[in-house]
Amino acid sequence: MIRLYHIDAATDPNGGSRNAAKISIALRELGLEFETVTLDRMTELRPLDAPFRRINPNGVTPAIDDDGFVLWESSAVLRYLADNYAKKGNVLAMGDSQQTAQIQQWLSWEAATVFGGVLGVFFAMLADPVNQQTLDAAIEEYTRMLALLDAQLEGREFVAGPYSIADIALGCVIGVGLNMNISLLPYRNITGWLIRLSERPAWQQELAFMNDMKAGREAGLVV
Ligand SMILES: N[C@@H](CCC(=O)N[C@@H](CS)C(=O)NCC(=O)O)C(=O)O
Repeated sequence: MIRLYHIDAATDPNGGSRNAAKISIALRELGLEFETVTLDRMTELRPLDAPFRRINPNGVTPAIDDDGFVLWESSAVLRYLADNYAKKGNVLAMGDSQQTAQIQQWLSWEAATVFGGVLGVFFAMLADPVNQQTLDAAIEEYTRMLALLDAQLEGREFVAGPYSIADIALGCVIGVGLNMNISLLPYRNITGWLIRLSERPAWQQELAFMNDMKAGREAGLVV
């Protein structure tokens, strides 16, 4: 059985691992049984001698162990699962080579650009004192990414056409952005897409994501 290393959303002060949330959502979409091992950031991930670092030397989640095959980096794990376990007809089945390349494009964009954009705003907000110029620049950069995604979703239900692992990667990271007081209301395509994602049972079982949506709704940032 696949083992997934995660951070428990219910007890983690930062609301769990959205990168590991991607993997549990994908595993559920694939109908695979899996075992979740939850780790504490402070005591089981960050210490340089933490035993988990033998699994992922970066000390971050997710990582998976598939019958002895260990893999980390959420985009690589998503690709591995879809390539190996999405049987014909499964919702995460990859298409032809061009379709696959487009899915990979959005996956790479999330990892290389959007995750950094979200973290940029997050760290600028945490600074004490806050440097308003740095924060404004980080928000401007992130909102440019939101506008790009919103344009991509115009006339499309999902990012790369049919629902795919690209939606899983981007949905989880845009979700965490809902904790940063940036309204998604101007981005009607993004809000509609997030709602479509949140209606899927695989997402409804993911506390980290559902809590982000709840926080966003309560703050009036998303419908
Ligand atoms: N690029 C990595 C990022 C993984 C990552 O940053 N994971 C966070 C949780 S979302 C983590 O485990 N942080 C550990 C910590 O805060 O000490 C991936 O996509 O897997």
